[in-house]
Amino acid sequence: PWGQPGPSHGTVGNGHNLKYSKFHLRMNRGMVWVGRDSKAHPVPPLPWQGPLPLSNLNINDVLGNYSLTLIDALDTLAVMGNSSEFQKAVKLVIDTVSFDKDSTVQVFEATIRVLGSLLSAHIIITDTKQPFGDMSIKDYDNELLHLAHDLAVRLLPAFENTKTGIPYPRVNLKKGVPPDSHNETCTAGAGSLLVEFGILSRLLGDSTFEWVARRAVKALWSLRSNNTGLLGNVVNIQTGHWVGKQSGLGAGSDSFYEYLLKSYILFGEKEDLDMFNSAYQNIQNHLRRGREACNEGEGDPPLYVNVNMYTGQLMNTWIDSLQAFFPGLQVLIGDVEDAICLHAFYYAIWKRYGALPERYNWQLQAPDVPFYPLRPELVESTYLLYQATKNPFYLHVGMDILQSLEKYTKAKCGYATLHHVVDKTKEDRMESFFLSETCKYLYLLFDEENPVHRSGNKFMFTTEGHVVSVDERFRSSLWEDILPAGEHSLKAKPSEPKAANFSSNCNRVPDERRYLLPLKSNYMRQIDRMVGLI
Ligand code: DMJ
Repeated sequence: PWGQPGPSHGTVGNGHNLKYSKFHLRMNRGMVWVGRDSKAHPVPPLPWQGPLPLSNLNINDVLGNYSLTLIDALDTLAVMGNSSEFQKAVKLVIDTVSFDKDSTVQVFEATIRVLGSLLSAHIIITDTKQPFGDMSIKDYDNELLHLAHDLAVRLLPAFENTKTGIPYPRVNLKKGVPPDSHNETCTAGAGSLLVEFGILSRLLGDSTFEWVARRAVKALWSLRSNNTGLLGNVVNIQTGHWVGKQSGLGAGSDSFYEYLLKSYILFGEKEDLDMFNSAYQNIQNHLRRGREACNEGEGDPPLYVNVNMYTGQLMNTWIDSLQAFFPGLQVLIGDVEDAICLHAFYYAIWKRYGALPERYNWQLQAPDVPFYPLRPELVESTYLLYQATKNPFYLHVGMDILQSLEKYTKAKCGYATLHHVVDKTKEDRMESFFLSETCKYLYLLFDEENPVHRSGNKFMFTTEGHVVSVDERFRSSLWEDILPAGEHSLKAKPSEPKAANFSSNCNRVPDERRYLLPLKSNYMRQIDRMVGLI
């Protein structure tokens, strides 16, 4: 029902045709380097803000000048059952949002925050069962899907002229890849596009988007170390050389692993599960330190550290707040016991500061990078652990987090990034993921009867917390007959470990522990001591 944007066509690798408007490239000047988190890259000054304050190290160029927060929050309104606000917000997006902008954005951030939210809202609006109440839009003509398609087409140039198939980190929405673009990108940024691009492809019946995203994942995967099976965190997209050799679960890597599993959950492609299982095993072998079992035995509590991808040797002594998503991922595969321990470690850090510092040095027992931009990862894991165990301890954790957010981050017109978790100074910034993730997961934690919970696992959360339905529609790809056989097959490496079977772990938290602390109190105390709480 919707037209292809046109008129011209480009070609990306292997003769796979991309249908998108040709953007002519012009110089994009005025970049400044701003170090930040996983997706740190040069940042163009925003037209309405002037030069970015270099003293503020956590500014990022995610804003895009396209009503980011409004879009990112759409499905939160639906999950909260607020149909009038949802309908109002959707109409506002339809009437006012345009991607035809001379604006340079990060491919990853635009995908997870904007594309993902548009697709999620579209799925909610067109769901015949309307599980969240009446979220229908009068005379809806797939406008959000059109917008999603338009945005994705504008992101496609990132996948062109790259020798490895790994995309450029940034594109200008009007002009394509800036000519002075860097050839370096991070693993998470380049390799976590498959869920959104795959959904779009399957809704449109156009393989292009899934094809480029899948090719990027496979390209990264093929670059893993022969010795450890690990991936680094920054790679050159032309040479395939690892520029950042750090392998960890936080900045630069996090959602890469998450999307291997979530792509499998959604699309049912076995190759995604095989990659995930293999990656998970390598993570256990090389990143995990501490005692073998979370809740028994001697030794330090389990912790996932940052190591050199080739040798497995420790690279530093910090963990970052992004890594707090990992227990939630472990819940999804049924490794609940191990999830309990890592979550407890992050919760202890939260208790100490009333927030999570961006980086925490476990050796020095102090923040290395002290800001807290209202990130959701700890709440997300808390919510998923509560769903898995129904242990009220996690309600207590949620309450604690909620109270600290109210106490330290509440501002006149919203909630503010903490500039420093110790002195609690604030910044004039509320990231869009606060509404799309942090608030959503907190709300869901306490809303036992939410349609998400009554649906019988019908919904999955994207890495930005957007709800998408896990249904047959996404399990079949209309183009399967067209692609040559073997197009999706994985290159097996001789040292490949056997795919692990985690399904047997699903009921590992025994009933008698349901109303006790999920972690024995001596182990809880041990963790509290390790972060200087006692
Ligand atoms: C979100 O944008 C996503 O969760 C992403 O995967 C990484 N982290 C931020 C929030 O912290």
